[in-house]
Amino acid sequence: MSEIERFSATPDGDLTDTMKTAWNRDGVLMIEDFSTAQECQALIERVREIIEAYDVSDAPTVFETRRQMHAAADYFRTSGDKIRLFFEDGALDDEGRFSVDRHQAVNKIGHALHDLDPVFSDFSRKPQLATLAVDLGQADPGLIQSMFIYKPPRIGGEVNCHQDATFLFTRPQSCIGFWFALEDATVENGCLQAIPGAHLAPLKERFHYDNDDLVMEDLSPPLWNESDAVPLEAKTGTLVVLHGQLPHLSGANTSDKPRRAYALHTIDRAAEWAPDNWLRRGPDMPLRGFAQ
Ligand SMILES: O=C(O)CCC(=O)C(=O)O
Repeated sequence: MSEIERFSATPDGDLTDTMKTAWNRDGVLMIEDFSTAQECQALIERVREIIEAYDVSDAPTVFETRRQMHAAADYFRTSGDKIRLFFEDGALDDEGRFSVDRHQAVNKIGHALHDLDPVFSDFSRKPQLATLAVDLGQADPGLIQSMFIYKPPRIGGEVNCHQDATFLFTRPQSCIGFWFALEDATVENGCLQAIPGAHLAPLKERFHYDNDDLVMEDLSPPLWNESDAVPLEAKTGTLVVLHGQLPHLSGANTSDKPRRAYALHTIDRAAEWAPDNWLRRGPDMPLRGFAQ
């Protein structure tokens, strides 16, 4: 398969029968014009303010998926119910000062933008999204994680092939990723890539606590071939919905254009949330659904 089927957003967010067929077959849905250009721009502007206000002494850490270097860092571990900035490798000098323009230095911001920031909360709780999550099978969706992913021009690195359920594990599997293109995502600036149909393969690994350590546990050998990944080029406003077991990745940004995106992950509160998952929320931050 070279091209993933594309759909137009339905007015109420309902899943049509053809969308459902594509979802069951591919484990991914591309829904064009789900968000307006203005809605996307509002997130970009809000992030500009967040980065401007950021105090660089706030113990930043480099996010580098390949070796899970961040696993040891408390800054990452305790970010599940906060808004924290993670920086590209080399963006900070030895004294912890920016060595490039701070707006070019950010790898991602996570992981509770949807709960703590009103602009992100509104974007994440659009009624059409709630309808979609239920239509995709979540009886009682809970908004568990959000990330603003920056991928700056020439700097933004690759994201290795992974399944989101590795990080957000429930029994039974219920995680869904909602990935919003806030500007055009192309092969050149590092769009998502995914292996259609591979969501039917078992979960390859789990990232979880083992006492005080975060470990990546092997569960089963991968039953997919990464070279089968197809690019999911997405115009501004496109929503890419990813099944929690769908292997996906993104390439480095080799272009002069940014590739900003917002990813929201939901789980079904009717499923059992594994207590050893890496992501933890404090008692003052109970898991909320789509209600405003
Ligand atoms: O935006 C990207 O490059 C990767 C996003 C991703 O892997 C995710 O949201 O699970």
